[in-house]
Amino acid sequence: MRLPTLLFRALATLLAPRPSDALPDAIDSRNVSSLLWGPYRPNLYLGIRPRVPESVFMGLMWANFDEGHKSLRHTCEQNDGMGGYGWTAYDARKGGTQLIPDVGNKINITTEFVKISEGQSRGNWGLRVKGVPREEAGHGLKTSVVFYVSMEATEKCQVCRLEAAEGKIGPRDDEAVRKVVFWIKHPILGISEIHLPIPKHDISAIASINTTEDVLWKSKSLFVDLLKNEAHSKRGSLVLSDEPAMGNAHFVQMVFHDRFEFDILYSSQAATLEMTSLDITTEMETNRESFAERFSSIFAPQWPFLTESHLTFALNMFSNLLGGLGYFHGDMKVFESHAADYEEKEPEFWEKLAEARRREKPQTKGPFELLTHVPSRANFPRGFLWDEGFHLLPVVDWDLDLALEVLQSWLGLMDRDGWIAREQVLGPETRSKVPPDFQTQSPEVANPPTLFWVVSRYVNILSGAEQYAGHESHHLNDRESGTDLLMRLYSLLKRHYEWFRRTQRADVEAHSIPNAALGEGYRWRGRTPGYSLASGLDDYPRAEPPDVTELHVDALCWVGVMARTLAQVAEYLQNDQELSTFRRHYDGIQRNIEVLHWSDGGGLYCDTRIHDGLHTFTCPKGYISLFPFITGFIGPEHPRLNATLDLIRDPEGLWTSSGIRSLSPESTRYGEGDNYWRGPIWININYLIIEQLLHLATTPGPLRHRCRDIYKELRRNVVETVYNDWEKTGFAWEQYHPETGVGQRTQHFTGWTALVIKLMSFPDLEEEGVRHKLGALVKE
Ligand code: 6A9
Repeated sequence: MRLPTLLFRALATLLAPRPSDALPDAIDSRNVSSLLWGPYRPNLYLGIRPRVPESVFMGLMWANFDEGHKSLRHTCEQNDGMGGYGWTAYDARKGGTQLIPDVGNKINITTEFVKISEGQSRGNWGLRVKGVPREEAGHGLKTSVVFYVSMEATEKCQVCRLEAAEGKIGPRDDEAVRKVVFWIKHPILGISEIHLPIPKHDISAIASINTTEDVLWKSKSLFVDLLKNEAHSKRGSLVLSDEPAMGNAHFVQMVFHDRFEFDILYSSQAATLEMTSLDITTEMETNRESFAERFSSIFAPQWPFLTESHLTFALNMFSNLLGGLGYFHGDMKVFESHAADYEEKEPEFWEKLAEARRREKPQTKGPFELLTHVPSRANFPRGFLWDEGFHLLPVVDWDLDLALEVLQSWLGLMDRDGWIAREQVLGPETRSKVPPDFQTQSPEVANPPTLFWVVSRYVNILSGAEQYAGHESHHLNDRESGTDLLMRLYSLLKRHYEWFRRTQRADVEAHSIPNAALGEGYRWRGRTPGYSLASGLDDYPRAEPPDVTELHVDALCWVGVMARTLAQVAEYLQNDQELSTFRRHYDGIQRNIEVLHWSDGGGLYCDTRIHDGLHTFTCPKGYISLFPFITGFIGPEHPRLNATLDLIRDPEGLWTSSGIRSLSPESTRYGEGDNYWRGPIWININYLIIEQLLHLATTPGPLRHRCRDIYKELRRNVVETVYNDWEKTGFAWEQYHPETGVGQRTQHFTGWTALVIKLMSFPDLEEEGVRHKLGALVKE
């Protein structure tokens, strides 16, 4: 070690805040070290940070050296022209592999991330980055790669570039000629070092800058500015500077010829051993095997999806769902003035509201933190409330504690009234991807409570009603903690339930309808003409213009899902009084689905209005009419099951060879306008339909065989649609075209589209079908 470095190290230790002897308890409740670090910046091709606010973040950028910064990759972008990129294996607690075929820059990038956790903050990790020129690159491809480290709160966190040693540093002479070292000190993370050995023969440069915290996240433009800055740049490469530097953003640039590989090694001082390159190699090997094995034991694809390629597809879909796990921290914009309901009756209400909103300055709330999977790393790299319930369906199977951790993170965002913002646009980096009109959330706007599904599964697992085969679970091993957690969840869920019932209740005179249960009628708040973003089915046709007298069938069904779940929890916790309340609510909801929402004339469930003694229906054939079915209100003996199956199985209507479409072509609104939920096929709703069909196909009842036949066909159609397009394009898509089955709109939509892996793991029921047909033959 050279003298200035030693001096510097001493100086840095002196300047740094005093280390706290014991770690704060907070880290314990952050659910264990195995979730402390990760590629938790899913908006980037590769971005690492700990699940700790006001600490450090890191990222990777690269460019074709001759093309310059125009070709610099950083945030996932749909127009970067990437081939199907993403994680091919990934476990949130262990790490995984990501492939990024960068067609434009003629290079295939691989990132391998490995975690070794030892409890508390003693986690080590390593990142291996590989670049292999694509065939069309020929020889002599020059790729510029940048790794940066930034620190968020200078008063809490210190990061300094300790050294850039020259000379032999590896055990073998040719291993590396330089090594960049960062030293980190943070009250929660403790003291740690990041080592970046730079391979021999390659040009490297380092720059450290001091910038204000509000622009710190703009790493790409900070770097590009550096390149433009004469003092630092020499022909597009940074000038080497070996002086130790104390900035809050540090950039290491390497320029490689042809293929390359380098490691980034993070070692916590508290860990038993230092992280080494060998660790990356061996851990990757074991993880790769155990991942595939465990996947097959939980989600083994069933007939007819038994090919090697279907398995690769399934591993891919699942890894990309898990690899979309992100940690977000920052402030949120909220409109405080609640939209007054009575105003909604005025014809000019929406113009007035829009104008008021233009004038009104949103409030800034928070900061808040959130651990969540994202629907799409490129287009929607943030949390969406109802999406997360779908994401967690497979996550529960795999890693119950992770699902519970994410659930708690979401419930932690609930305000005192019980509201959770539908879309979590936290902090300026997240905001940079959201058009201004969509950034601000409103405290009267709900979203389907799909997170209740996690709790329902949790109770089933706790009570032994459901077998659990996933990752070892702390909450199951320690029953007491498992029940404690359930009690905490229960009180939060009740608060949300009451908020939902209070704010979304329709002020309707339901007593004018014979047999209706009083009070059980709901309407999504925050509707605008043509849209009901709160429902999740944004532009699905509803009554126009929006009116205070309308009743939304899906809103009622969702309240039913909540009541059912809460009853289940109350029963488990032996709270008889509350159990009977939830049961009473549930019975009323069940009754009103029939009494208020069934249209005899149409033969389907519909949104309705009760006004001036009239009971009218809005009945386009589509997803909304299927809500009583998909939320579990239509049992095997239900008198309207057959009509519902007719609605599903009609090729003139919702049935297509690629899945169930959102709206029937018989509707005048089919394919109209933005055409988001007016025809296209969505995988989340198809999943729910198929899951119900499976349930009915395996439960005794008069229509069991019909359910089985539709189930078999639909499961195959949906899986093949997503699979075929993945084969062709390399991507999962946000939705699929109702006539061609082609994936469309958002590319790399790795959120609920990943539900195909559950569909593949469902039984085909083929054998049973054959037996049934044979039986029928024998009878004849
Ligand atoms: C606004 C609009 C150029 C829309 O997957 C997230 C959500 C779903 O929850 C919802 O059901 N998606 C679905 O209807 C994407 C929402 C994107 C909102 C961002 C930007 C203009 O973009």
